[in-house]
Amino acid sequence: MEGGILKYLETVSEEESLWEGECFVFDERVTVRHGLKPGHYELCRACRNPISEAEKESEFYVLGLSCPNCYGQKTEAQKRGLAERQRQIELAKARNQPHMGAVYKKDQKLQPKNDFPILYSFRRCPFAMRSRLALAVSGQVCELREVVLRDKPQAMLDASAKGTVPVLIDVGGQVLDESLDIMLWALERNDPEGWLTPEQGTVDLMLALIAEFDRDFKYHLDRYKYPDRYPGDDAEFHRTEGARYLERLNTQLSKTPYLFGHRAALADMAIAPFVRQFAIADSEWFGTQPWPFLQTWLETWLNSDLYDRIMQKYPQWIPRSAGVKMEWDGP
Ligand SMILES: N[C@@H](CCC(=O)N[C@@H](CS)C(=O)NCC(=O)O)C(=O)O
Repeated sequence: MEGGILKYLETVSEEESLWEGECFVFDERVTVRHGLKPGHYELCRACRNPISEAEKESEFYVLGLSCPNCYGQKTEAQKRGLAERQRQIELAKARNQPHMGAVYKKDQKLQPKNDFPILYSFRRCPFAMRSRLALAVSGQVCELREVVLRDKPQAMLDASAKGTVPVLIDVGGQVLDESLDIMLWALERNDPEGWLTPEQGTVDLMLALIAEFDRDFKYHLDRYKYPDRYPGDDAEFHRTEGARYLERLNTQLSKTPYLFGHRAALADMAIAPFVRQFAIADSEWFGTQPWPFLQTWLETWLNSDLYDRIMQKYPQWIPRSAGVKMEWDGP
């Protein structure tokens, strides 16, 4: 429909309108009626059930996080995702922008702005790699737009001014520009291999390890791998410092083949792309280190079908063209 349903509701009078009932919108209004007046329902953003004014008085109602219907049912990772989503909503509100634009009529899904989530990605970027791993394992179809970092598309910068990949724009227009958020977003939708339910430990322990690697290991990795970018820094010193983190991973992996048990989980997939970078900086040296468990863990991942699926090569995305529809079903 030209201009969209919301335009229709805004401009066409109730008498002339062919629209019946309220229009379900994916923003804090929940439903809108003619003239875009707020509708009668409010929705819990955590469980998507309508909530009454009385329920909003309950101690179990926390805006964006829980209501009496769903209190206590969310995992830590889900709570983190919801809190982030709430933050995005508040930010959008503060900036006077709509948070999400997808429009639905009750029982009838209408064509949203993008058919699939859009992922701005760069093949070799470890942050983009980990996002693609989660999107692939969750089977989340998306439109991949391969970015060349020295020639970032304006559409990506318009979505996220910080100019880093990956950036994901979901079908409702919500922007996620942190790789870990994209992983959680995908896995909270579908997590068939249980990456958010590790065999051992918890999501919080995994997130703590990931944070340590993102912050401290990455610091040394950059200074070891790209000495030209850090003149005055001693690359060998940073290799030694980085190696301490890898020794610890090796110890952890001597007990179980993956970091949190006998099967891969979020932490393995969020950290492995950075270990790969460290290894390929000097693969001969890496191969001589006394880290057999870590080396096997890395090799297993590099030889996996999932790795192949996310490392396919695509040409640079040309603005306004269609990106590559990713169904992640292999080479
Ligand atoms: N914290 C961000 C970091 C992403 C990041 O730094 N990506 C690099 C590429 S690996 C980037 O886009 N750098 C910007 C540039 O090189 O211009 C995330 O997790 O997504």
